[in-house]
Amino acid sequence: MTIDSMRATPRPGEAADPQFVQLLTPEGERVEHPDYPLDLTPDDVRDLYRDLVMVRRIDLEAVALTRQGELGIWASLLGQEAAQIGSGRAMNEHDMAFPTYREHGVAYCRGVDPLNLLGLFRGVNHGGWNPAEHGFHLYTIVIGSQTLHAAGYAMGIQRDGVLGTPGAGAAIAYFGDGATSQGDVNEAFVFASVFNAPVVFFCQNNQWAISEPLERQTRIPLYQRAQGFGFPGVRVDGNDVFACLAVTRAALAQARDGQGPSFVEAYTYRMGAHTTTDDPTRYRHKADEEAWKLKDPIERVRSYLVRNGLADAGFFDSVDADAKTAARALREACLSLPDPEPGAIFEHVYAEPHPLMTAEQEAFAAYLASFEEVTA
Ligand SMILES: Cc1ncc(C[n+]2csc(CCOP(=O)(O)OP(=O)(O)O)c2C)c(N)n1
Ligand SMILES: [Mg+2]
Repeated sequence: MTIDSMRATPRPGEAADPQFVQLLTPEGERVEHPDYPLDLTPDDVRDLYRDLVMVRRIDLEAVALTRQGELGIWASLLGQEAAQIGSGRAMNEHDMAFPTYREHGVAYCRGVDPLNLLGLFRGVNHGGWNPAEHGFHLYTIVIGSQTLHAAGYAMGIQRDGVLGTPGAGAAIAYFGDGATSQGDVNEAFVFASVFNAPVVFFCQNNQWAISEPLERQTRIPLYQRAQGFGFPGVRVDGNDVFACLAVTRAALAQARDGQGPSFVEAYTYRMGAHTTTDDPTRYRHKADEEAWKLKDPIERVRSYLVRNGLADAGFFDSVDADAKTAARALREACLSLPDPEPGAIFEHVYAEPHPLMTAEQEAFAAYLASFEEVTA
């Protein structure tokens, strides 16, 4: 193997790599992969299309709300809809997802009200959903730490003795290309591997960690890292919702069956800024974004539906109209979210009173009271 052939940088013709699982081309043409058969009814495909459009619209609304000063910050999923809807729809009711901060599409699949996500980024809640109820853990800002939580949770599932039974669930950890450089992630890989824990490591390789490009994280394709840890790794077209669904389904099924962890690298692109505080024009070329636009995850499903006569203009219009209605309702609900009492930030940090917390709480109360004295 030459050094060049080991490089991780994207290149034209990547799809020709047999290790790159693709079931739907950017032109909307269905292709088969021997390891990942996938039978979808026309309704299934239309539902996936609807999901993709809905989450893109919700995301767009959140970006707009941030620009208008209504949210403090937002991490857009633009471009990553297929990776999230495909993997999210692969989960069963017993599975548990451990997201980072960009998994709004997975949250949608798990039945988490997007208003909770907006509340978090508006600074009026700490997430606000019950992870156990949705099989979807709270968002994690500390890069990669949720992979350890997922590995530990998976070891717990193992000890429940349910693997291989119909009631089995698995853990799935979501993280980025940048996160693979974190110690936590590598430690999670070791634990998952040696304990054969039922966890899927789902890496959305969106090519960027804020302004750091993929080549600053790795010299080999990320999915190949798995081999060194002792479990299988696969690279999937992250802009192909069919492939993401099929590959994640297989990985979760293996985990639930007691066959241990696996690594899925969803090869995609972060089409927007890292967050609304970031300006990607400072560090990347517009031409790259333009090239990835041609691989848009929604357009290819739309092309597939049209090509096969599975949807007409009426269907597409109704999906757009539903997305618009949902976005409007979300905006209105967001604007009427009540502000919490300032002191509420200290609640639920620890289960028991904590001296440091009490001291900070008192200092904050005194700070707030100082304003009253000035106006008095
Ligand atoms: C432990 C830790 N270090 C640094 C940061 C600052 N930080 C926030 S996002 C980010 C980049 C993450 O990139 P990646 O894992 O590729 O995820 P993406 O944002 O692309 O989805 C960094 C370094 C952090 N939140 N946590
Ligand atoms: Mg990234």
